[in-house]
Amino acid sequence: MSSYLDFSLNGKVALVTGASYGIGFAIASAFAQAGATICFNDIKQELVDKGVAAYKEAGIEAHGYVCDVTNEEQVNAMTAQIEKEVGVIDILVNNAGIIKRIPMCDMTAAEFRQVIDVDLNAPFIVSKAVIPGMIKKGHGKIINICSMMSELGRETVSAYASAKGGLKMLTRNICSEYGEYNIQCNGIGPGYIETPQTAPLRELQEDGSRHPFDQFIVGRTPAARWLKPEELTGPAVFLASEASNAVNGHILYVDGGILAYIGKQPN
Ligand code: NAP
Ligand code: GCO
Repeated sequence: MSSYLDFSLNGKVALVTGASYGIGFAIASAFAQAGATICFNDIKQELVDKGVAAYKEAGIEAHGYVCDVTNEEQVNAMTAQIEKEVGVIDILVNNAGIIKRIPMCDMTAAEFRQVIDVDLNAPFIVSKAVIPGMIKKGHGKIINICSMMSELGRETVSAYASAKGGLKMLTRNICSEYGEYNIQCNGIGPGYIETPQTAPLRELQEDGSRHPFDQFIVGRTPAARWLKPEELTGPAVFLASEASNAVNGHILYVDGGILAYIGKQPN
């Protein structure tokens, strides 16, 4: 088959950060189906164990590591361990992320920094750890999980929007700096996805009605629904595969049309 049409990840080693559940888990599981060997990390041993068990249940032998992605020493140690135990990383997905929904003037500088640390500094730290191996291998794919907030603002998410906007530019910069080494760095910008991170925004009200934010998102999304983590997996496999070798520095928004839409017009 022509490599232009090669969507397979056979023989590839993939590291997906923060992937014991949620979007990372869905993407890593799809990579495994496409032929990749999966490595993932989480901060706590308990979550790594849960993740390994969940992958096993799906028929996937994943390699789990305890590692805080904001800690450069831990990230370098994990990368070295993966190289030794599994092989040099071909595909990195910077997925681990946190959000704090706090009005900006009520947010402490420490809280702001914590979000920037996990959502922006960590993708820098992990990318920096894997790029030298990719250069030696002659290829590499980095996928940064961005957000609607890479483009749009919203009340209460100043730190998250700053980090995800920065992650969009880190994506373009990695592309600019390492494209000549056959490394492609792209982003996926998910819309509103049903995961534990967004569960508080979908909780039913005491009277059984839908959460106002839930109604807001459905009204702002042409697809008129929240999306499932699995809906990100086709785009992720594409960006991890040879089929996307000419796509670099791009943010692929998988948002059910939110960024194209001004919102529902009044009747
Ligand atoms: P999630 O359900 O909260 O999962 C995030 C994962 O990251 C968790 O496993 C978490 O582990 C891990 N993590 C957090 N801090 C970490 C650290 N310092 N080191 C290692 N792992 C860490 O989130 P999700 O909804 O699947 O989101 C995944 C990514 O997509 C995030 O970057 C998020 O911002 C982005 N995103 C989500 C949505 C959405 O609608 N859900 C939309 C756009 C973008 P713990 O459980 O131990 O904290
Ligand atoms: C929120 C944030 C994000 C979004 C996502 C949109 O939950 O409050 O807006 O987590 O779900 O990043 O792309």
